Amino acid sequence: MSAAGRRLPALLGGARAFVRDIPVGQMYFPTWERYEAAMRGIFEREWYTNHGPLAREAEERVADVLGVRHALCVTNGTIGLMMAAKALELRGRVITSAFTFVATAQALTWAGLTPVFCDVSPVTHHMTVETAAAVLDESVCAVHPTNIWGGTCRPAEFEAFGAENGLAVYFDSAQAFGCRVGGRAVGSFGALEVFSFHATKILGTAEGGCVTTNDDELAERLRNIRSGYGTRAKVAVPVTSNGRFSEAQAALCLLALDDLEERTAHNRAIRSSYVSGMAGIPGIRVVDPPDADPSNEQYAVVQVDEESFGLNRDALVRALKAEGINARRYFFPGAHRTPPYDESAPPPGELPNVEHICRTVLQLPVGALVDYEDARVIADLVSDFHADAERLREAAGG
Ligand code: T4K
Repeated sequence: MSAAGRRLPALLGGARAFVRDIPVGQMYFPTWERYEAAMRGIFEREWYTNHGPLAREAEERVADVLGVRHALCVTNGTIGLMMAAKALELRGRVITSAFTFVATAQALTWAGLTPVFCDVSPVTHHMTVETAAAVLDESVCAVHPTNIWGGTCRPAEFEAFGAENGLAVYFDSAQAFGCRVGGRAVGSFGALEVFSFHATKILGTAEGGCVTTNDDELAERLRNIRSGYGTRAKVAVPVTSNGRFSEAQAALCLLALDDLEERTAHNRAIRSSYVSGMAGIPGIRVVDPPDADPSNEQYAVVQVDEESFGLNRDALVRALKAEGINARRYFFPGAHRTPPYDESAPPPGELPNVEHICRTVLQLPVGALVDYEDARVIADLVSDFHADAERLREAAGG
């Protein structure tokens, strides 16, 4: 304890607040009994993959939950994005957000397309039709917004923007499974949407993902691209791959779907604990998931104003890590500054909001390994860090 009765931050030599490192992602593990029962079924059927019964059931349930005609489960979100770019038969340049996980851009490059990075709103952290319009020219064939933080980019506005400008529109919704906007589930917008079912996501299948569409012909093309064999090849495709979803992934998917509401509510409670616990801390803003009702509560995002808080974001992350809280800097340094895009990154003044957000945002733990009380402890720690900012600044070098 310090003189004022506060805990001594671990970075200054105090005891860690959490013995075990707490990650930011969901880390959903069903009970062993439920998992074992699902695996027994796979063993009894002696059927591991190639669109087995659990994969078919998972696809039906996902389509049902999202209110969309087709849900194609795939090996992971990245392969879903790669397949999507090929299935849409795009050529040229594609506008996307610079503030995204680099897989969004990598999938475009893999498909022979060139990402054109645009800025985002300083409030919602999402690209907008205005920031997209600012980089639109005749070489652009598509717009590919991301839905992040459990919020959305207002996808209906992008549908209209695409129609006005003759552009294909499809979404990276890797972080948005279970979000709704304007009464519609994310998953039914644009030509198609792509989700990630990575272990860190709200619907986690270890690795996994899904492509959703209401377009029957596009769905058929995607099925043929997903696997070069075992499909009916009703439509010609430019290239095939192996993006199959195994029965083990599908088993986890079905269990995770059963628990989705409960897990979302759990995260919502955690975020409310952060909101109330950090309400009075100068320079700390818990970001509301924008334009989603409801949000899937995928992340608890905090933005730091260094001047008011006393520490910059990186120093805060270091102080939290010393306590066993594995806060993350998604997305740092931004897709446009990640190889290979860093070589042709626009000068800092061109994407001012992305540059600022990349320097000031962090994610705090949500998910199965934390609860409401843990979030309160974390909020109290952040408050203590503010009070000890001067000493921490020296120790953290920020
Ligand atoms: N588009 C967007 C907008 C995305 O956010 C993503 C993925 C994609 C596309 C591509 O989808 P996928 O191909 O991944 O399906 C993580 C995730 O790997 C990635 O899925 C996610 N976005 C990205 C934002 O974050 P890392 O490199 O930060 O993950 P990693 O391994 O450091 O894990 C995060 C934390 O969780 C660490 O504290 C360790 C802990 N952890 C992780 C795993 C896998 C565990 O405790 N247990 C585990 O099993 O990328």
